[in-house]
Amino acid sequence: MGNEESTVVDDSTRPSVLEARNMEAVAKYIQQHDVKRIVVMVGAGISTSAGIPDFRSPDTGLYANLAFLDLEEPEDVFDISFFRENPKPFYALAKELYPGRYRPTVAHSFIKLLYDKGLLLKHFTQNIDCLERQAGLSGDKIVEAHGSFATQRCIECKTPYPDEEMQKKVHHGEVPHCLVPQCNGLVKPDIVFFGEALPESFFRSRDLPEQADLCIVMGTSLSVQPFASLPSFCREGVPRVLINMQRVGGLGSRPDDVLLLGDCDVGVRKFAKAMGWEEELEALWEQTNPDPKAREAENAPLQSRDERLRDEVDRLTEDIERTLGLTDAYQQRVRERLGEPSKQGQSNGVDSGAGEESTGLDHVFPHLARKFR
Ligand code: CNA
Repeated sequence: MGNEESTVVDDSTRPSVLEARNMEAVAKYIQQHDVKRIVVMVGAGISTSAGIPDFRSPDTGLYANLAFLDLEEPEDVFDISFFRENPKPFYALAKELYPGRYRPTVAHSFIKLLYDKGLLLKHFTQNIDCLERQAGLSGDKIVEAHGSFATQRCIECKTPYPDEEMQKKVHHGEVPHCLVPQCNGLVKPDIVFFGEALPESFFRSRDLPEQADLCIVMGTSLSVQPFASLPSFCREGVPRVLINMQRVGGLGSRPDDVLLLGDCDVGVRKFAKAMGWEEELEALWEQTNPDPKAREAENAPLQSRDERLRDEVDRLTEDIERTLGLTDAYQQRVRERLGEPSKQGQSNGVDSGAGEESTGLDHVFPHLARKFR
């Protein structure tokens, strides 16, 4: 499946609530059923277009590309026992993944749009990259089921560690230690490592999918429990939309499941189009651009560069033509003074016997003036 495409899988099972198993029917359902309690469940696939690899995609996934950390098992980088012994590989990776380096994707902005429209009950993310926060989604709407880089603390005494210090340490590739005197324990972002419990907020919100009137699952292999079970908590008859490269987690098995197989950004744009939200979505995504001017320049680099080149060539051509015109006039005058016949049309091969004569435009064309001396 290419990145450009997103295919709506509309299998032959008759839906029970939707008119059909496609996006247009989902849009109609949202509008006609006063849908206001949408739960969204996402994974690494919504951030890949921002430049953050997922874990498990072959070749491009993080696990396939951790050779630089020289680990026996790539998963060790998120293993708490390994971290206690050697936190350096994690901090080498943290430098790459740390928030601030990446721009939220259209998919992140789509979730923000649901929130702005008052339709979002809860956003469940397995991602640790904080891009939904960066897209403007309020922290109380997000359940970061596997934690995130948003906060950090000492793994021994659990004392929180200041954000600014953390940023500096990560930036310099240093391992932070607890600031509490006599502790000096290792500091770790509040990311859930293998061997650690999920955050309280996950367990507090775990029953919310039961209250949902629509479920959207995006960019996840749904292979990590207990997160992977969340879509199954939605009631029968509640439509579930899967936007993912491939079919996962048994989605598609219920009559009101709609599958958009392909890229998340393409899928949410399709969703927004069905809702008539296209422009709002693009405008919202544009707000995530840290430097709109730079982006403007980036967006039209070829055109503006071409135009600049064309302008420069035109200007030089004009200069040369003007110079040649002056040169011809100059030659003419010199020849007249020397009593030679005019050679109109001859251009640059001027006899430098013009001597000390000045064109009177030396200040404008000093190079020509020099040449004629
Ligand atoms: P995963 O197991 O790597 O699966 C990702 C899924 O997304 C796969 O089904 C891919 O086919 C699919 N996918 C990848 N790119 C796209 C795309 N552009 N459009 C649509 N689908 C796409 O990742 P999960 O999130 O399911 O696994 C849970 C792990 C991944 C959690 O523990 C996370 O902490 C962890 N993770 C997070 C990040 C992040 O924060 N951005 C990055 C890498 C891994």
